Amino acid sequence: KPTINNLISIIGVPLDLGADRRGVDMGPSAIRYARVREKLEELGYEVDDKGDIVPHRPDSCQLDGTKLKYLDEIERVNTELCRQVAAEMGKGRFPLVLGGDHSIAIGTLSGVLQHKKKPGVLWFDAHGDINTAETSPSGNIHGMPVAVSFGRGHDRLTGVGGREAKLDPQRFVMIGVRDLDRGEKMLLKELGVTVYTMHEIDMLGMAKVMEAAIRIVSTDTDGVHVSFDMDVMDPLHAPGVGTPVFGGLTYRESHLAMELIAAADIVTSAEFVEVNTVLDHRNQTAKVAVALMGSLLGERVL
Ligand code: B3U
Ligand code: MN
Ligand code: MN
Repeated sequence: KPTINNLISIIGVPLDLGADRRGVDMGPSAIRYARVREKLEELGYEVDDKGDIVPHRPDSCQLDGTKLKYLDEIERVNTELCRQVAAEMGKGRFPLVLGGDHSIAIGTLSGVLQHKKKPGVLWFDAHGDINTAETSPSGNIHGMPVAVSFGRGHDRLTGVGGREAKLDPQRFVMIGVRDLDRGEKMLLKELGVTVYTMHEIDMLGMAKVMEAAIRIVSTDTDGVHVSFDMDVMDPLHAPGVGTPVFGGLTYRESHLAMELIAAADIVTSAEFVEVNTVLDHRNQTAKVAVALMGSLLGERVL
């Protein structure tokens, strides 16, 4: 059973090309400004902030003629992120990746897969992020990382980190989903991914949903990655996201989920993504993200 050691490496990825909208590029700065390092140090961690993997600006990128926007640059950034995540895990450290748009999960997960043969994943998101070029309504790659990590989608993306190292849909759980495209619904069913939508959270409560989710990702796995898209939360609590969807998780449900994961002592890597500072109010969403990281990494009231 993997226990979090006390070494955390922060990796910032100020990428917004996958969302094709400015604002999430400032996410890592906003999260650092909300004192992520201090929070983790208070909890007793030794923190190494590796700085940012800096993408090129959108106006200096080619729209490369494919339907997938900014494919070249997103592939390049994710290849570097994969390398850094793998390097930090190789040193026995816990990678904490700060986004940036959710396309960075392509790099994070392929980095994790260099070390873990069968990781479980807890994916918190209003969206499924399981589009391919064929099903995507937007061409935005932040709507595709789940498909890519199962080996589906453009081969320039599925090639990041190697074509063999891919996730098993049986060990993947989505939580808080409330906005899926047609093709996403089909692929989720075809692959047999467990999806706890807002309906299940309303019916069962977050505690029961997390109990079931944790059982799935900690059975026959060698680690657990938490991918937290801030838009899983209700826009009332996390207004600073690119694509807000009403009816999301409350502040308290989100913290409870993080606390239950911490109590299960299963998490081996994490990322927090889609903080959009342009749309935020007084850095509220970045502050909430840091508070959630605290709960995920063991903070308790008493
Ligand atoms: N499913 C839509 C919208 C979307 C996905 N992820 C976000 N928005 N943040 C798409 O474009 O793939
Ligand atoms: Mn997402
Ligand atoms: Mn989302």
